[in-house]
Amino acid sequence: MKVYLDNNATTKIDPLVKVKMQPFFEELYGNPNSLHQYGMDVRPALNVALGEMYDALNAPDADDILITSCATESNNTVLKGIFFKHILKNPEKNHIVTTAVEHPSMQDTLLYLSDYGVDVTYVDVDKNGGISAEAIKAAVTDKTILISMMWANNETGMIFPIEEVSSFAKEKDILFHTDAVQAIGKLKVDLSAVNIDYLTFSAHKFHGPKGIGGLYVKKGKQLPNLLHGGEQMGGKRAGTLNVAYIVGMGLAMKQAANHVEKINIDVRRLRDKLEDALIKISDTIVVGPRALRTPNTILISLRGIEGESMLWDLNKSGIAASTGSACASESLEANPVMNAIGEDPELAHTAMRLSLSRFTTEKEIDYTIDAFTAAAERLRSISSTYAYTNEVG
Ligand code: C6P
Repeated sequence: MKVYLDNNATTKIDPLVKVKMQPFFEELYGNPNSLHQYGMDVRPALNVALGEMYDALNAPDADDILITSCATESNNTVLKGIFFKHILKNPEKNHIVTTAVEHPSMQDTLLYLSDYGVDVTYVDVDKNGGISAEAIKAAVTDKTILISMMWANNETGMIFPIEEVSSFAKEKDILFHTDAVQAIGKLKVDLSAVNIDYLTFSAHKFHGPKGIGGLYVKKGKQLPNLLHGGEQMGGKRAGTLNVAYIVGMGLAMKQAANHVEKINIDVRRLRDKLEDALIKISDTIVVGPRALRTPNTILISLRGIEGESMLWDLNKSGIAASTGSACASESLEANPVMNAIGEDPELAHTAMRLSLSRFTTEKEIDYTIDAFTAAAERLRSISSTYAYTNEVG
Protein backbone atom coordinates (compact mmCIF):
# COMPACT_ATOMS: atom_id res chain seq x y z
CA MET A 1 0.00 0.00 0.00
CA LYS A 2 1.16 3.56 -0.68
CA VAL A 3 0.21 6.29 1.79
CA TYR A 4 1.05 9.96 1.27
CA LEU A 5 1.28 11.78 4.60
CA ASP A 6 3.39 14.76 3.58
CA ASN A 7 0.63 17.13 2.53
CA ASN A 8 2.23 20.13 4.24
CA ALA A 9 5.11 19.77 1.74
CA THR A 10 2.82 19.49 -1.27
CA THR A 11 -0.51 17.96 -2.24
CA LYS A 12 -1.80 15.90 -5.12
CA ILE A 13 -3.74 17.82 -7.71
CA ASP A 14 -7.53 17.68 -7.35
CA PRO A 15 -8.74 15.64 -10.40
CA LEU A 16 -11.32 18.36 -11.19
CA VAL A 17 -8.53 20.94 -11.27
CA LYS A 18 -6.49 18.82 -13.66
CA VAL A 19 -9.43 18.46 -16.04
CA LYS A 20 -10.11 22.20 -15.92
CA MET A 21 -6.46 23.00 -16.77
CA GLN A 22 -6.12 20.60 -19.71
CA PRO A 23 -7.57 22.77 -22.54
CA PHE A 24 -5.09 25.54 -21.70
CA PHE A 25 -2.19 23.30 -22.71
CA GLU A 26 -3.87 22.32 -25.98
CA GLU A 27 -6.31 24.51 -27.91
CA LEU A 28 -6.41 27.51 -25.51
CA TYR A 29 -2.71 28.30 -25.45
CA GLY A 30 -2.81 31.98 -26.47
CA ASN A 31 -0.97 34.69 -24.59
CA PRO A 32 -3.68 36.64 -22.74
CA ASN A 33 -1.88 39.90 -23.54
CA SER A 34 -2.07 39.24 -27.30
CA LEU A 35 -4.67 41.22 -29.20
CA HIS A 36 -5.69 38.41 -31.59
CA GLN A 37 -8.39 35.80 -31.08
CA TYR A 38 -6.08 33.32 -29.33
CA GLY A 39 -5.35 35.95 -26.72
CA MET A 40 -8.97 36.97 -26.40
CA ASP A 41 -10.09 33.35 -26.01
CA VAL A 42 -8.19 32.81 -22.76
CA ARG A 43 -9.04 36.06 -20.97
CA PRO A 44 -12.50 35.05 -19.72
CA ALA A 45 -11.02 32.02 -17.95
CA LEU A 46 -8.46 34.23 -16.19
CA ASN A 47 -11.23 36.49 -14.95
CA VAL A 48 -13.20 33.50 -13.68
CA ALA A 49 -10.12 32.19 -11.85
CA LEU A 50 -9.41 35.55 -10.21
CA GLY A 51 -13.08 35.79 -9.23
CA GLU A 52 -12.81 32.37 -7.57
CA MET A 53 -9.82 33.58 -5.55
CA TYR A 54 -11.54 36.78 -4.43
CA ASP A 55 -14.60 34.76 -3.40
CA ALA A 56 -12.58 32.10 -1.59
CA LEU A 57 -10.77 34.77 0.45
CA ASN A 58 -13.88 36.96 0.74
CA ALA A 59 -11.78 39.90 -0.45
CA PRO A 60 -13.35 43.05 -1.93
CA ASP A 61 -12.76 43.73 -5.65
CA ALA A 62 -10.95 46.96 -4.79
CA ASP A 63 -8.11 44.96 -3.24
CA ASP A 64 -5.45 43.27 -5.38
CA ILE A 65 -4.57 39.64 -5.87
CA LEU A 66 -1.15 39.45 -7.47
CA ILE A 67 -0.34 36.15 -9.16
CA THR A 68 3.19 34.97 -8.38
CA SER A 69 5.20 31.83 -9.08
CA CYS A 70 5.02 30.53 -5.49
CA ALA A 71 4.73 31.57 -1.84
CA THR A 72 8.46 32.20 -1.75
CA GLU A 73 8.04 34.91 -4.39
CA SER A 74 5.04 36.38 -2.55
CA ASN A 75 7.02 36.59 0.71
CA ASN A 76 9.99 38.15 -1.09
CA THR A 77 7.66 40.66 -2.77
CA VAL A 78 6.27 41.81 0.57
CA LEU A 79 9.58 42.10 2.42
CA LYS A 80 11.63 43.64 -0.38
CA GLY A 81 8.67 45.83 -1.37
CA ILE A 82 8.37 47.23 2.15
CA PHE A 83 12.11 47.77 2.23
CA PHE A 84 12.09 49.76 -1.04
CA LYS A 85 8.85 51.63 -0.44
CA HIS A 86 9.21 52.47 3.23
CA ILE A 87 12.48 51.58 4.97
CA LEU A 88 14.88 52.87 2.33
CA LYS A 89 13.04 56.19 2.26
CA ASN A 90 12.53 56.49 5.99
CA PRO A 91 15.24 54.58 7.91
CA GLU A 92 13.70 55.80 11.18
CA LYS A 93 11.05 53.11 10.62
CA ASN A 94 13.31 50.13 9.94
CA HIS A 95 11.98 47.57 12.41
CA ILE A 96 10.13 44.34 11.52
CA VAL A 97 8.56 42.00 14.07
CA THR A 98 8.16 38.37 13.09
CA THR A 99 8.28 34.91 14.69
CA ALA A 100 11.26 32.61 15.14
CA VAL A 101 9.51 29.86 13.16
CA GLU A 102 8.64 31.47 9.83
CA HIS A 103 9.40 29.61 6.61
CA PRO A 104 12.95 30.11 5.19
CA SER A 105 11.49 32.29 2.42
CA MET A 106 10.79 34.81 5.20
CA GLN A 107 13.78 34.15 7.43
CA ASP A 108 16.42 34.18 4.68
CA THR A 109 14.95 37.29 3.05
CA LEU A 110 14.95 39.07 6.42
CA LEU A 111 18.54 38.01 6.99
CA TYR A 112 19.44 39.40 3.57
CA LEU A 113 17.67 42.69 4.31
CA SER A 114 19.35 43.00 7.69
CA ASP A 115 22.59 43.69 5.77
CA TYR A 116 20.85 46.81 4.43
CA GLY A 117 19.89 48.21 7.81
CA VAL A 118 16.62 46.38 8.54
CA ASP A 119 16.27 45.55 12.22
CA VAL A 120 14.32 42.35 12.88
CA THR A 121 12.87 40.99 16.14
CA TYR A 122 12.12 37.25 16.08
CA VAL A 123 9.51 36.39 18.71
CA ASP A 124 10.06 32.94 20.21
CA VAL A 125 7.49 30.18 20.34
CA ASP A 126 6.33 28.74 23.66
CA LYS A 127 6.80 25.07 24.60
CA ASN A 128 3.74 24.12 22.55
CA GLY A 129 5.10 25.80 19.44
CA GLY A 130 2.55 28.61 19.87
CA ILE A 131 3.01 32.37 19.61
CA SER A 132 1.46 34.70 22.15
CA ALA A 133 -0.14 37.88 20.86
CA GLU A 134 1.23 39.63 23.95
CA ALA A 135 4.81 38.69 23.03
CA ILE A 136 4.34 40.13 19.54
CA LYS A 137 2.83 43.32 20.96
CA ALA A 138 5.70 43.65 23.44
CA ALA A 139 8.25 43.42 20.61
CA VAL A 140 6.80 46.42 18.77
CA THR A 141 8.62 49.76 19.06
CA ASP A 142 7.96 53.20 17.60
CA LYS A 143 10.27 52.15 14.74
CA THR A 144 8.15 49.15 13.71
CA ILE A 145 6.91 49.30 10.13
CA LEU A 146 5.70 45.69 9.70
CA ILE A 147 4.48 42.70 11.71
CA SER A 148 4.66 39.44 9.77
CA MET A 149 3.35 36.23 11.29
CA MET A 150 2.36 32.98 9.57
CA TRP A 151 -1.29 31.95 9.98
CA ALA A 152 -0.38 28.35 10.80
CA ASN A 153 3.01 26.74 11.18
CA ASN A 154 4.07 24.22 8.52
CA GLU A 155 5.85 21.88 10.96
CA THR A 156 3.55 21.76 13.97
CA GLY A 157 0.28 22.99 12.46
CA MET A 158 0.00 25.44 15.39
CA ILE A 159 -2.39 28.29 14.57
CA PHE A 160 -1.14 31.78 15.43
CA PRO A 161 -3.32 34.63 16.82
CA ILE A 162 -3.91 36.42 13.52
CA GLU A 163 -7.12 38.18 14.44
CA GLU A 164 -5.76 39.78 17.61
CA VAL A 165 -2.36 40.74 16.21
CA SER A 166 -3.74 42.11 12.92
CA SER A 167 -6.21 44.32 14.86
CA PHE A 168 -3.40 45.52 17.08
CA ALA A 169 -1.27 46.32 14.01
CA LYS A 170 -4.11 48.34 12.51
CA GLU A 171 -4.60 50.27 15.78
CA LYS A 172 -0.89 51.12 15.83
CA ASP A 173 -0.77 51.94 12.11
CA ILE A 174 1.72 49.14 11.46
CA LEU A 175 1.54 47.05 8.27
CA PHE A 176 0.49 43.42 8.77
CA HIS A 177 1.46 40.44 6.58
CA THR A 178 0.60 36.79 7.04
CA ASP A 179 2.01 33.77 5.27
CA ALA A 180 -1.23 31.78 4.99
CA VAL A 181 0.26 28.90 2.98
CA GLN A 182 -0.69 26.30 5.60
CA ALA A 183 -4.05 27.88 6.45
CA ILE A 184 -5.84 27.90 3.09
CA GLY A 185 -8.07 24.85 2.81
CA LYS A 186 -7.62 23.94 6.48
CA LEU A 187 -8.95 27.02 8.27
CA LYS A 188 -11.59 29.62 7.45
CA VAL A 189 -9.70 32.50 5.88
CA ASP A 190 -12.08 35.44 5.61
CA LEU A 191 -10.36 38.69 4.73
CA SER A 192 -13.40 40.80 5.54
CA ALA A 193 -13.16 39.64 9.17
CA VAL A 194 -9.47 40.42 9.81
CA ASN A 195 -7.21 43.46 9.32
CA ILE A 196 -4.67 41.96 6.96
CA ASP A 197 -2.69 44.10 4.50
CA TYR A 198 -0.79 41.29 2.73
CA LEU A 199 -1.48 37.55 2.57
CA THR A 200 0.66 34.88 0.90
CA PHE A 201 -0.64 31.64 -0.62
CA SER A 202 0.60 28.81 -2.84
CA ALA A 203 -1.62 26.57 -5.01
CA HIS A 204 0.25 23.30 -4.53
CA LYS A 205 -0.59 23.29 -0.80
CA PHE A 206 -4.31 23.06 -1.56
CA HIS A 207 -4.47 20.54 -4.42
CA GLY A 208 -3.57 23.00 -7.16
CA PRO A 209 -0.51 22.91 -9.44
CA LYS A 210 3.05 23.65 -8.32
CA GLY A 211 4.81 26.81 -9.48
CA ILE A 212 1.92 29.20 -8.96
CA GLY A 213 0.95 31.28 -5.94
CA GLY A 214 -0.45 34.61 -4.96
CA LEU A 215 -0.21 37.68 -2.83
CA TYR A 216 -3.30 39.49 -1.60
CA VAL A 217 -2.67 43.25 -1.25
CA LYS A 218 -5.17 45.50 0.49
CA LYS A 219 -6.35 48.62 -1.35
CA GLY A 220 -3.94 51.50 -0.75
CA LYS A 221 -1.12 49.18 0.40
CA GLN A 222 0.44 48.58 -3.03
CA LEU A 223 4.11 47.64 -3.16
CA PRO A 224 6.80 48.22 -5.78
CA ASN A 225 7.34 45.44 -8.32
CA LEU A 226 9.72 42.61 -7.63
CA LEU A 227 9.80 41.71 -11.35
CA HIS A 228 10.11 44.47 -13.95
CA GLY A 229 9.90 44.20 -17.72
CA GLY A 230 6.29 44.01 -18.87
CA GLU A 231 2.78 45.35 -18.47
CA GLN A 232 1.21 42.11 -17.28
CA MET A 233 -0.98 42.09 -14.15
CA GLY A 234 -1.76 45.77 -14.63
CA GLY A 235 1.97 46.49 -14.61
CA LYS A 236 2.40 45.02 -11.11
CA ARG A 237 4.32 41.87 -12.05
CA ALA A 238 6.06 41.38 -15.38
CA GLY A 239 6.15 38.03 -17.16
CA THR A 240 3.69 36.13 -19.38
CA LEU A 241 0.76 34.88 -17.36
CA ASN A 242 0.71 31.13 -16.74
CA VAL A 243 -2.91 30.75 -17.79
CA ALA A 244 -3.36 27.00 -17.21
CA TYR A 245 -1.92 27.24 -13.71
CA ILE A 246 -3.89 30.36 -12.80
CA VAL A 247 -7.09 28.62 -13.94
CA GLY A 248 -6.06 25.60 -11.84
CA MET A 249 -5.30 27.73 -8.80
CA GLY A 250 -8.69 29.47 -9.05
CA LEU A 251 -10.64 26.22 -8.99
CA ALA A 252 -8.33 24.67 -6.38
CA MET A 253 -8.91 27.64 -4.08
CA LYS A 254 -12.66 27.48 -4.56
CA GLN A 255 -12.59 23.76 -3.78
CA ALA A 256 -10.34 24.38 -0.77
CA ALA A 257 -12.72 26.98 0.67
CA ASN A 258 -15.71 24.70 0.02
CA HIS A 259 -14.04 21.81 1.84
CA VAL A 260 -12.91 23.61 5.01
CA GLU A 261 -15.82 22.41 7.14
CA LYS A 262 -15.53 18.86 5.88
CA ILE A 263 -11.78 18.83 6.56
CA ASN A 264 -12.41 20.02 10.07
CA ILE A 265 -14.66 17.03 10.64
CA ASP A 266 -13.37 14.19 8.45
CA VAL A 267 -9.64 14.87 8.23
CA ARG A 268 -9.56 15.91 11.89
CA ARG A 269 -11.17 12.59 12.87
CA LEU A 270 -8.56 10.61 10.90
CA ARG A 271 -5.71 12.77 12.26
CA ASP A 272 -6.97 12.25 15.82
CA LYS A 273 -7.33 8.50 15.27
CA LEU A 274 -3.72 8.32 14.05
CA GLU A 275 -2.46 10.52 16.88
CA ASP A 276 -4.37 8.55 19.56
CA ALA A 277 -2.68 5.38 18.34
CA LEU A 278 0.84 6.78 17.96
CA ILE A 279 0.89 8.55 21.29
CA LYS A 280 0.45 5.12 22.94
CA ILE A 281 3.97 4.18 21.78
CA SER A 282 6.18 4.67 24.84
CA ASP A 283 8.33 7.80 25.22
CA THR A 284 6.48 9.73 22.55
CA ILE A 285 5.48 13.36 22.49
CA VAL A 286 3.29 15.32 20.08
CA VAL A 287 3.84 19.08 19.83
CA GLY A 288 0.94 21.41 20.57
CA PRO A 289 -2.64 20.88 21.78
CA ARG A 290 -4.87 19.48 19.04
CA ALA A 291 -7.48 22.19 19.25
CA LEU A 292 -4.81 24.81 18.49
CA ARG A 293 -3.49 23.00 15.42
CA THR A 294 -4.59 22.74 11.79
CA PRO A 295 -6.77 19.63 11.54
CA ASN A 296 -4.34 17.66 9.37
CA THR A 297 -0.97 17.92 11.14
CA ILE A 298 1.00 15.92 13.73
CA LEU A 299 4.60 16.67 14.74
CA ILE A 300 5.70 13.72 16.83
CA SER A 301 8.99 12.73 18.48
CA LEU A 302 9.88 9.20 19.50
CA ARG A 303 12.73 9.24 21.96
CA GLY A 304 15.74 7.19 20.84
CA ILE A 305 14.68 6.97 17.19
CA GLU A 306 16.33 9.30 14.70
CA GLY A 307 13.72 11.01 12.50
CA GLU A 308 15.61 9.97 9.34
CA SER A 309 15.69 6.28 10.37
CA MET A 310 11.97 6.33 10.96
CA LEU A 311 11.38 8.11 7.68
CA TRP A 312 13.32 5.47 5.71
CA ASP A 313 11.67 2.62 7.55
CA LEU A 314 8.22 4.04 6.80
CA ASN A 315 9.25 4.69 3.21
CA LYS A 316 10.00 0.97 2.82
CA SER A 317 6.41 0.32 3.89
CA GLY A 318 5.16 2.78 1.26
CA ILE A 319 4.43 5.60 3.71
CA ALA A 320 5.61 9.12 2.88
CA ALA A 321 6.19 11.38 5.90
CA SER A 322 8.92 13.94 6.67
CA THR A 323 11.21 15.04 9.44
CA GLY A 324 10.10 18.62 8.87
CA SER A 325 9.78 21.06 6.01
CA ALA A 326 10.78 19.73 2.57
CA CYS A 327 13.07 22.65 1.73
CA ALA A 328 15.33 21.85 4.71
CA SER A 329 15.40 18.10 4.04
CA GLU A 330 18.87 18.08 2.47
CA SER A 331 20.58 19.81 5.37
CA LEU A 332 20.02 16.82 7.72
CA GLU A 333 19.93 19.35 10.53
CA ALA A 334 17.63 18.94 13.49
CA ASN A 335 14.03 20.07 13.02
CA PRO A 336 14.21 23.90 13.30
CA VAL A 337 10.83 24.35 14.98
CA MET A 338 11.64 21.69 17.58
CA ASN A 339 14.92 23.55 18.08
CA ALA A 340 13.01 26.80 18.54
CA ILE A 341 10.76 25.14 21.12
CA GLY A 342 14.05 24.22 22.73
CA GLU A 343 12.75 21.87 25.46
CA ASP A 344 15.11 19.00 24.79
CA PRO A 345 17.69 18.82 21.96
CA GLU A 346 16.95 15.13 21.41
CA LEU A 347 13.37 15.89 20.38
CA ALA A 348 14.60 17.95 17.44
CA HIS A 349 16.50 14.94 16.05
CA THR A 350 13.62 12.55 16.51
CA ALA A 351 10.85 14.70 15.01
CA MET A 352 8.50 13.32 12.36
CA ARG A 353 5.81 15.32 10.59
CA LEU A 354 2.68 13.53 9.41
CA SER A 355 0.24 15.63 7.41
CA LEU A 356 -3.04 14.40 5.95
CA SER A 357 -5.31 15.78 3.22
CA ARG A 358 -8.93 15.48 2.21
CA PHE A 359 -7.84 12.58 -0.03
CA THR A 360 -6.42 10.54 2.90
CA THR A 361 -8.54 7.44 3.59
CA GLU A 362 -9.38 5.50 6.76
CA LYS A 363 -7.72 2.40 5.29
CA GLU A 364 -4.50 4.36 4.81
CA ILE A 365 -4.59 5.56 8.41
CA ASP A 366 -5.19 2.03 9.74
CA TYR A 367 -2.27 0.76 7.67
CA THR A 368 -0.05 3.62 8.90
CA ILE A 369 -0.89 2.92 12.55
CA ASP A 370 0.27 -0.71 12.18
CA ALA A 371 3.36 0.11 10.09
CA PHE A 372 4.43 3.02 12.32
CA THR A 373 4.04 1.03 15.53
CA ALA A 374 5.99 -1.90 14.07
CA ALA A 375 8.75 0.43 12.78
CA ALA A 376 9.07 2.07 16.19
CA GLU A 377 9.45 -1.33 17.90
CA ARG A 378 11.98 -2.51 15.32
CA LEU A 379 14.11 0.65 15.49
CA ARG A 380 14.01 0.77 19.28
CA SER A 381 15.18 -2.85 19.45
CA ILE A 382 18.08 -2.06 17.09
CA SER A 383 19.10 0.99 19.10
CA SER A 384 19.00 -0.99 22.38
CA THR A 385 21.22 -3.63 20.73
CA TYR A 386 23.58 -0.81 19.84
CA ALA A 387 23.47 0.49 23.40
CA TYR A 388 24.27 -3.03 24.72
CA THR A 389 27.11 -3.47 22.18
CA ASN A 390 28.53 -0.13 23.14
CA GLU A 391 28.34 -0.98 26.84
CA VAL A 392 30.12 -4.36 26.59
CA GLY A 393 32.47 -3.49 23.75
N1 C6P B 1 6.64 24.52 2.92
C1 C6P B 1 7.11 22.27 3.76
O1 C6P B 1 7.51 21.12 3.62
P1 C6P B 1 6.51 27.54 -2.07
O2 C6P B 1 7.32 26.32 -2.23
O3 C6P B 1 7.31 28.75 -2.35
O4 C6P B 1 5.23 27.52 -2.79
O5 C6P B 1 6.10 27.59 -0.51
C2 C6P B 1 7.01 27.99 0.46
C3 C6P B 1 6.37 28.01 1.82
C4 C6P B 1 6.09 29.24 2.40
N2 C6P B 1 5.48 29.32 3.59
C5 C6P B 1 5.12 28.21 4.27
C6 C6P B 1 4.43 28.36 5.59
C7 C6P B 1 5.37 26.94 3.74
O6 C6P B 1 5.00 25.86 4.43
C8 C6P B 1 6.04 26.83 2.50
C9 C6P B 1 6.41 25.50 1.95
C10 C6P B 1 6.98 23.16 2.55
O7 C6P B 1 6.77 22.71 4.86
C11 C6P B 1 8.20 23.07 1.69
S1 C6P B 1 9.61 23.81 2.44
